[in-house]
Amino acid sequence: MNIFRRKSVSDLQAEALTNNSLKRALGPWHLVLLGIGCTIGAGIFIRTGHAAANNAGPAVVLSFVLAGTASVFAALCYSEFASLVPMSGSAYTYSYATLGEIFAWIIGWDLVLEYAVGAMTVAIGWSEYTVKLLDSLGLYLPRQLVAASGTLVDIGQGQMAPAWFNLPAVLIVAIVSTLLVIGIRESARFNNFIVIVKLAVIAVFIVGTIRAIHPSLWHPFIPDYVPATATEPSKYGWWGVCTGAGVVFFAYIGFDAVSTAAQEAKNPQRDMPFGIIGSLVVCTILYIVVAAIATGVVPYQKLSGEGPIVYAAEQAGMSHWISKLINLGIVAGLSSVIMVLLLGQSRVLWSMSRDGLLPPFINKVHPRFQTPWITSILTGLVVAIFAATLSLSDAGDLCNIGTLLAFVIVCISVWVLRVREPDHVRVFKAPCIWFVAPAGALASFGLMCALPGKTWVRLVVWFAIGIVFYFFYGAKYSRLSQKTT
Ligand code: ALA
Repeated sequence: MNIFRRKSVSDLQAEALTNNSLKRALGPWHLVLLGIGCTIGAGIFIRTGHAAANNAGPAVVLSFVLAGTASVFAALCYSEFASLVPMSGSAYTYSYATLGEIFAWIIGWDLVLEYAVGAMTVAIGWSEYTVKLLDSLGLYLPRQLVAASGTLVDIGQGQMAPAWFNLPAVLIVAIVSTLLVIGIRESARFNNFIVIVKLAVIAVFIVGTIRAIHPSLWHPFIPDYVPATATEPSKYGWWGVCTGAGVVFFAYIGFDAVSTAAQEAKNPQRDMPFGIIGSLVVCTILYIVVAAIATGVVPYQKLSGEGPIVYAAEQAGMSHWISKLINLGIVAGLSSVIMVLLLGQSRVLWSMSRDGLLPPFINKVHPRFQTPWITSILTGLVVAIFAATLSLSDAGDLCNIGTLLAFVIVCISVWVLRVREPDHVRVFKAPCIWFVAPAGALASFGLMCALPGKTWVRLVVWFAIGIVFYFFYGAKYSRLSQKTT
């Protein structure tokens, strides 16, 4: 059994460009908007405040710069790959072409942490914000229907009862999955609309709060390091800036999901790099501005509560209806993040099943809608079940570590392929690859190291399950193994 067998780049290119049953409907700007749709979400609206309060203080801005730098290196490597091998398997397919089948499987398995666990986390966040918005409008959903199963909730008059399941989280996953089945063009339209709403909300936040900035709140910019105590981890100082980068990295997850739409792009070789890099640049600029403003209008220690951006807006003197509008924008914004993450997950599973690493019944394309409908429905079902029943407080970190690992492998793979097969025509070439690729891999690995030990343990357990699965199924039924035996 050769677990390091590889697919050739030429075969992959031929497969991508000739044997494609998905609908090619996305132009360059659709791809940029898809990237922004997936990237701007819970990371900036929720995690920024937590990272400022608990890790970095006003220097959360530097945390964004650090995490953004790692992401830019990775984005350049993803762009080179996506234009060379424009396949919807993304990092999974790239490693199939360079490091071999076992690595491809590991990355495919790992991407579940990025896409499916990411979608679950954001669906739970979406539910929180939706309930908050409805409450503020006087519409109260029964508390047993808005939290993870078994969580004790206040059902009024001081009585507590266990929650049944998280209904809003199920509803949003169901709506978005239905859209993904109906069509890529419809999904892209929905995404475009939502992106406009969330960019407008960020613009309202910036314009409405900028005059309320007190530069004194940025001093000290990097608060003095506070060592760990028996009950609390260490915080602030340069160490806090680095751990803060690990936390806010979640905000950058998503630009890479653009690469999973490669087989639905009209001209993937030219437009993929534009979509990936374009969306990352827009998001990085907005993040740095929003983080600077949030820490400039309220003392950073106060940003640890729920909805820190809405809180900052209110403290800056914005009226209640504007903060409701921001809340609405967040609800809308999170729904497109869920959509693109689910899109990414279903495309990766579809690619893995086409390669024989997952059962063949899931790689069907809908005859009318031209979408991978079975993987879309399966992904939606699993994500909905977990989002309904779990309270995933640590899931964001799991999503981070999974994505960072994919970045490490993509950066290494692109470099390996440059050295090993330099003659392929590369429509987009990452500049100074000898620097960008190792710097991207090291920076991503560095951010992985800043994540808690328990997240590493979970990653290892997840891989152990995946490896067993591979040897029982994928290794035997892989299409490449059928060809080579
Ligand atoms: N980057 C996405 C978010 O912040 C996952 O919600």
